[in-house]
Amino acid sequence: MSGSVDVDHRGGVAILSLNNPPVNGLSFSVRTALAAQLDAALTDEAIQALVVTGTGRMFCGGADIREFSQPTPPETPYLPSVINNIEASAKPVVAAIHGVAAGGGLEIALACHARLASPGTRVGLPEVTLGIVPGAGGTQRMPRLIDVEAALDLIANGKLIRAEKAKQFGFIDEIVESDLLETAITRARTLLGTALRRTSSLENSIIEAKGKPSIFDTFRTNLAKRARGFDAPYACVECIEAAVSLPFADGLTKEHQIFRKLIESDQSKAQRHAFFAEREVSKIPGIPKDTPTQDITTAAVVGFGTMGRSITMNLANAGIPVTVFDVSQEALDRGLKIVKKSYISSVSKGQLTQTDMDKRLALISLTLDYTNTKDVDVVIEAALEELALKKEIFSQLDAVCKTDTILATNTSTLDINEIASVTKRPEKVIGTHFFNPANVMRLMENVRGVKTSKHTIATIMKLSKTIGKIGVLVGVCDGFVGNRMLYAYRRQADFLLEEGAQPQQIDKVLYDFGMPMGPFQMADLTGLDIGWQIRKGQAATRPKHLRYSPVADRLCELGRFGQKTGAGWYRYEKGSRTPKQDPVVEALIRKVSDGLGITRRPVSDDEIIPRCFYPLINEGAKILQEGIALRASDIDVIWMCGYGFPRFRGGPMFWADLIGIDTIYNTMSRLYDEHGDWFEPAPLLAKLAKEDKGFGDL
Ligand code: 3H9
Repeated sequence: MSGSVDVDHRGGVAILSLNNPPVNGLSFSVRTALAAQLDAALTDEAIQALVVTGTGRMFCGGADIREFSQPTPPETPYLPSVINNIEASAKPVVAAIHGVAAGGGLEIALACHARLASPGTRVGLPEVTLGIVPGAGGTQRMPRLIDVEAALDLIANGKLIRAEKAKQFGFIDEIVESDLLETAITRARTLLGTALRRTSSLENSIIEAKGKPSIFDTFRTNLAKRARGFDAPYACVECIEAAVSLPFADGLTKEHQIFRKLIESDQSKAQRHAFFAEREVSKIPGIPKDTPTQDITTAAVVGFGTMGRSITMNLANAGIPVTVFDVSQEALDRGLKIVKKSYISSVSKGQLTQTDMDKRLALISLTLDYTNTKDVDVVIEAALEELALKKEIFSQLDAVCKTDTILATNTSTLDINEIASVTKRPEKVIGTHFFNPANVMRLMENVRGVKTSKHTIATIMKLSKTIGKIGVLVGVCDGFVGNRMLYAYRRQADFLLEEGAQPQQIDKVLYDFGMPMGPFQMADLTGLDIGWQIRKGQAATRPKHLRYSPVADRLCELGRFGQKTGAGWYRYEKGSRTPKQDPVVEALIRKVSDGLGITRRPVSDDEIIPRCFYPLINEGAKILQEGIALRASDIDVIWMCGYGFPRFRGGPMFWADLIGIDTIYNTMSRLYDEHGDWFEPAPLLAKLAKEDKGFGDL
């Protein structure tokens, strides 16, 4: 980033405008200009007061995050010092905020003597999401301006909130409906000759919190579940605790020390990688940003099962009317009942208003007749995972839908090209693979077939954004990117059972690594029967030279399909979702080991992570080589947003680079010597290891 600060003078008031599109990030040059223009205004006798604002669409998105990763990031002019100078100014300084004030941007504003914002402006300190703490006084000033508990919540969660809400909290002074800049100039003038309100010397909320020392422990306890594995939220609490217990200057020093330590941490590097990776996915070679797209004003969903329901809700939540097709009235009624129940639950939790719920429900219409989907802009098919069935549905849709309707399928494994082949519009056929639960998982794996047009891709990538998802474009292969890598991981977990581990041991190690749950608990949640059906279908074509674990098949043969049957890899008490260890499963696993002639051995916890994740990364390397994924960081986004791979590890490919590709390659080679087949290192992995490079260098 480059950037500058524009200066304008209006009747004794200097207006300093941060100018560094697209977000007015506080790069080295912006900080240099701000420090210089501030000095100039403070020493210029003709200037009585200052207004700080931003050019373009926002006030400021904070520090330049890319600078943090430079080998020697330029420190001076040091942002906290510039900000301290603003606060110490004898001349009134007013912040005129519009669009967004985030991170260092808001920290500048917090040091001003008054803060005015346009309606709808979003403000906050999101540094925690980058694995750091606000490092320019935010953790020390915010708790002086608002209630300490509110400051904890705001800083440790890192959410941006609307300025209207910030005014209620007390860190925005006024919402300006009229001309923001003029109002700020007037406010600056009214402050002339008054005692300026310097945030660092405010004490009320600090004194109040000193009387309630337990608030920090309570907050930490609450964080344990929400922020499992993350360091930065706890560091935020430590900084705010320092704000309460230490004089302001000492608190700033503490904040700086913690900020410096975290910025060097692997967690912050991973979270910064995640930030940019999520923005990179929309950059598709050959499909520039200005590629024309089709307006999606109406949609249809085929199939009102679990995925169909969540997809319908995603569309309705974004204000898109949805026609839902299913084969029986009963299926439609049951689906709608569950959708209603879900909305009612959101209303009862205060997450949705009754009016919004009614509006969303009114957007959903049900039909048993395909012809009622004829005028929609997109159909998303979410029927059973059977190729013949999907082909049948697509040929029917192709026959009834207007010529420019996009036909999308939620398949997680099937060949999009085969499905497209039954239509006369293969260029309008695409995969839109949603993840369960689709109201939580942000990923949409958008699968391009060989004939899918750029226009269709651009439209579906845009639709992903519209419905609040992160769309990642991938190519066709068995399982696409996410599930193909999942198989590699899942397979090893089963082999480890045969070799001596138990489900609960593997689940615990992978949970402690940061996964939302281990593979066996996950299988019990999603149901074992679907995978069993798929495996049975593949039995005839399965290569005989590759190791295959029959453990899951044996479980299914006992009718153990997971939580829904009260037993799977674990057993469940009636009405409970808590997995209980089951001796039946342990005996079954032993029997399988014996049958395969495997001498069981103790499997150490340390062996589980490499054994499960390195083959997954190896598969990712093959996927990259084959061009199925556009870049390693796209794979990271898929795993973080679709499978809950811990964000503080940055996704599997980034994590692999942190470990070192040579370590992964050497381990895979050793395991290949020991076990053969599935461990054969991908040529790309071998190449990177030899060249001492990582996926990030590609
Ligand atoms: C900080 O402030 C530390 C201080 O406490 C202490 C310092 C001592 N830097 O998101 P968008 C890029 S840490 C560099 O699509 P939107 C982004 O990659 C910072 N680049 O826009 C994208 O690039 P591209 C704390 C940045 O309108 C382009 O700008 N602040 C930065 O949807 C547009 O981004 C944050 O964590 C940055 N700070 O949303 C806020 N921000 O076009 C981070 C954006 O090449 N930023 N870019 O893909 C955001 O949350 C959103 O960008 C924002 C605008 C809400 C501001």
